[in-house]
Amino acid sequence: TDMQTALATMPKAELHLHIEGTLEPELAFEFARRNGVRLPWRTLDELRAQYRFANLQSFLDLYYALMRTLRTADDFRDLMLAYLERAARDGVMHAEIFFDPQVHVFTDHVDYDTVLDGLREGLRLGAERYGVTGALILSLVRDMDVATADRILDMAQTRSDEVIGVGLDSAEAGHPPSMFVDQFARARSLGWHAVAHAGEEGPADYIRQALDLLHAERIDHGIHILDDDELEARVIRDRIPLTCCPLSNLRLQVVGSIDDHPLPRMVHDGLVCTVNSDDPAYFGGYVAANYAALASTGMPLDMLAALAANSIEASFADDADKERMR
Ligand code: ES4
Ligand code: ZN
Repeated sequence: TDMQTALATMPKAELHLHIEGTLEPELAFEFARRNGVRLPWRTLDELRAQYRFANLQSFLDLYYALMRTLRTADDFRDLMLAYLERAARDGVMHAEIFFDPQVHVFTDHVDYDTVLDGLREGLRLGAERYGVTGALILSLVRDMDVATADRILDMAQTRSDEVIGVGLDSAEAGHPPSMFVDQFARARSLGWHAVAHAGEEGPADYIRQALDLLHAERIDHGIHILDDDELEARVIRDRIPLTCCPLSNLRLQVVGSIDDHPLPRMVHDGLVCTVNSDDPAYFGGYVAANYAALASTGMPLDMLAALAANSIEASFADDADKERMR
């Protein structure tokens, strides 16, 4: 439709995207086959029946199970290339992309250098083929032993200029930002940007901790900001961007229906919001589908265009690169 074309052609940046969350069922089966990894599902249909999630944890269980199929640098390159090709069709000019090396290294026994080599090769080829620029944010997995976060930073340190930032993801409740103060200080000392998932399933206080203790420059999700008026006023005043993911929130039952999503309220209040796909292979759509979901609730096209403009502004790209994107 005309609306879909309009939404897919708005220039935008994607700021909240887990590369492992772009692993489509077909590609997971292909990687499992070529790497000899056994999966508990015998057919694509059997696997596709697993994509109904009750909450964040039930999604994470499947996400980590399919991640086991990623073994070689070629796998990580092919995954990145598939995402960048798809993102280009949604009008993405630039993507700042999370990866979860603690899982690859300590759960799946893949070398950090293998992961980074593959993702970087994918970014290089994707920029060349599809014109989408990309950068990597190393996300710490908050429900793994904190010692593994330190060990990953040891590995990342010698190639620190190949990553632009540190993030914090996975099961939020019971794993507050306060547990990662030292790791974020260390990451920031490498010259990295800092962002953190907060206020997705967890409370508004985790958003405050991410800002005060981790010095996060953006908050991923952050929708529970609306539970704390004083904190909200501060985030509005300081223009801290929030990377919202409406279809993710819907599929993980953080909101009951797309019409109940708080994003219009947040925009109305003056928060700097952006629209992102989070884990598009799991949540039913890439970034333009997230814009389309908001359009379906009656959000006007000029507000959707303002959200796309916010995404470019809130990116870590330099001013010349932002100008190229607009
Ligand atoms: C995630 Cl939706 C979401 N929330 C927290 N951590 C994640 N890792 C990948 N997707
Ligand atoms: Zn996320």
